[in-house]
Amino acid sequence: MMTQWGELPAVQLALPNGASATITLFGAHLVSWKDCRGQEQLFCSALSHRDGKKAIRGGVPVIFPQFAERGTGLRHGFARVSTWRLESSGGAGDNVFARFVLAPSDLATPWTNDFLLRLSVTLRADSLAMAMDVINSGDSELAFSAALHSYYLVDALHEARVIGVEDEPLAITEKLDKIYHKAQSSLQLRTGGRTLAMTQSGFTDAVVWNPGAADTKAMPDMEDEEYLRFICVEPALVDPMTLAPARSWRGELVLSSIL
Ligand code: TA6
Repeated sequence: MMTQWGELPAVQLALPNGASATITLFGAHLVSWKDCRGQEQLFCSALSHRDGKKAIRGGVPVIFPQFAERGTGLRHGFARVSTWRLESSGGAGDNVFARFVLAPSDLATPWTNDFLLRLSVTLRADSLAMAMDVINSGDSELAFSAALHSYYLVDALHEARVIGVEDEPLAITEKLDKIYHKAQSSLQLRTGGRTLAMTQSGFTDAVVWNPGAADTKAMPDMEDEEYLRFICVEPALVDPMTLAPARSWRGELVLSSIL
């Protein structure tokens, strides 16, 4: 069903067991995922733009075709600041989905390549899956990077642990911005006695980010203390990959909260 998130039109998925997800057309941005206990799993800043003028600070920004400042284009790409189209939605029982598309004709500024970008969000009784498809619909090679820049809510930064990126559970005590190349596909986030399982495929890397106190103070769209309430664990394809004409790539992320 269509709803509104701030000033932005959004799609809401909901299941009889209480699980729900909200995705704005701006950025095809998952801004909320509540599990079957009604527990919100994603962080979103109280100061986030909700009007489409700037990227949303929190949830799951879709990063394409550039990661961070690794290129000459927009920081983290144009996908997160473009308005996507709802292609289809449906499902039944404990399995509902919404699928969004972005093509060159949707962009404010033209890009060099023809492409089709699709984001599918599937809500199930005990999980949420995001699939990102990049299709080279042009007649020349398409080089891109991609990520699902997920902001997870934690009870308290210092007690949370990211499991699977290093030999030991990773504790974040100050600013951290680290790329784990060739990351393993199953990662976990432990916080406040609960565990979130994050399973990625297609993406080769995982990025773990928290801005720490000083960088947060300098961010206009985050409150000073908010860095204590999230960790970004991002399935990513940091080094650009190249697709031949008519070829496609898929990156997936499946989240399930372990009770
Ligand atoms: O993925 C980590 C990162 O690239 C960091 O360097 C950090 O700045 C973050 O993304 C957020 O970027 P943004 O453009 O949303 O401020």
